[in-house]
Amino acid sequence: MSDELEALKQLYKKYGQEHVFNFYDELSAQEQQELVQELRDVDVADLQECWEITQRGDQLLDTSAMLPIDEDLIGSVNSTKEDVLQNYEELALRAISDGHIGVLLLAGGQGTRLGVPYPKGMYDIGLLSGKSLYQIQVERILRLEELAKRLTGSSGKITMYIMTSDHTKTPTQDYFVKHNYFGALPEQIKIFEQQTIPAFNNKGKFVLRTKYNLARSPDGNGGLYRALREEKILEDMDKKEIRYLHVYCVDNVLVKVADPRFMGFCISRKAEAGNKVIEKGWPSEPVGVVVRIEDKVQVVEYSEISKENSELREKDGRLTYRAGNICNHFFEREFLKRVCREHEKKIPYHVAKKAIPFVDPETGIQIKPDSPNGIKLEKFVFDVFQFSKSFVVWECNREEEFSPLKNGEGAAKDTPSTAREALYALHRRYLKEAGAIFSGGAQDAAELSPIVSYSGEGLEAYANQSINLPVLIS
Ligand code: UD2
Repeated sequence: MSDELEALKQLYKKYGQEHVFNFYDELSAQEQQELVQELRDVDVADLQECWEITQRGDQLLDTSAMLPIDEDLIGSVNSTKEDVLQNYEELALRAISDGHIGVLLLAGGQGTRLGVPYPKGMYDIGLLSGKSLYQIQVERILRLEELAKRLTGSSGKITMYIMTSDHTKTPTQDYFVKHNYFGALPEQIKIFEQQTIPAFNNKGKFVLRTKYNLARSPDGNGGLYRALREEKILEDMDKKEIRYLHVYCVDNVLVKVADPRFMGFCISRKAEAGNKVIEKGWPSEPVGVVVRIEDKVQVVEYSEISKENSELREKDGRLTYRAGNICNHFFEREFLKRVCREHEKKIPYHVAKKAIPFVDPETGIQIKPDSPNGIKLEKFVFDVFQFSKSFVVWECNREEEFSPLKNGEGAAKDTPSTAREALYALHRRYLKEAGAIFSGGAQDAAELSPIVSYSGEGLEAYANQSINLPVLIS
């Protein structure tokens, strides 16, 4: 046995993980090599410590002391005057022209609920145009660049960073190449990868996926901060002079990528971090809520809020904890640098109980459990809000900004149909507000290409025009 193998075995034994070598002697030379290579790269000591911390459960803030966020942190699209909204927009569009705004798409999730074997961003929700989520998002970026150019006369680019993981990186890369980056410049789209970490069984042992591989999964969307550092994204932002980042999740068909009002609001308030929220609709809605715990702002995730707190209501019937997180965040580059430098290691892991296919370490039999048999550790992207010195919240409207695709067709909500209908309803509204008159079924499809309109602007030509639904305007 080589010295390295012996040392590795001792190391894993020290942390109670020696079962990972159970099948070593029966593996082919290549499989042995694969196993050793994987185990060499795992920071077993660190993971063991993380496991122990999560078992004690004291890594998370104590939510028993939570309170609604202070009103003065909140700006709202509904209560802000039109001229102020316009100022925010202009501020952001000027920053776009100067190349100071970038977006970062979180696309490293496994999309298990939707159940497709490819990245969610490639999903075609059945729009008239057949566009995927990725394409819609890129086209919104292109439209904003155009609007910024019309305002300032100079054409700045919005860099799109896409955080992928082991299983989404290559298909995402291939997809963008195949579709010519949907009209963006290749150098404008930067795809990088977050790390994966081993999953644990309920007793804290690493789960074997095969006799020579660990079961691994991405380390949550809060794996962003480690990835920003390791993949040198912050250096890239420095080089391109990108000062502000809109970070968002992949599955919201209505997402206002780099939303100038949101960005402008955060920039004008000199915020280091900001969060867009909608009013949470019902106690069990799967969105986190922004709250205050002592003097810190924190998102309490839907999986961790107590039933009692989630059901708490004000006198007017509204939920007390209603600042619903829709995974749309604003970050200033210098804040991200500080987070990566000083806090990244301390961002807590959360526990997600999952059904993880595994090889029985005693018998070698492959098992596919139906119910949770293990634990994945995940960091959350919003867990860095507490480190910001200035934090703001921007409240917006669900029907304009939030319709996530989480489940396959046939589920009760958040399906391809509900996403499609939400987009059509919004686009019908934009056309109506522009003065269009519909013929055909009033509820039929209307789809505006983002290249034509980002959020209802530029539709003057449709005033008093009769439009026969369904319609695709591109
Ligand atoms: C997320 C929010 C939740 C709410 C909801 C709205 C978090 C932790 N929770 O919950 O509060 O806003 O969205 O739809 O943000 N991802 C990665 N790497 C990973 C795991 C996830 O990039 O390791 C990405 C994923 O591809 C997606 C986003 O993070 O774009 C959110 O992940 P999710 O859909 O699993 O989160 P969900 O719906 O539980």
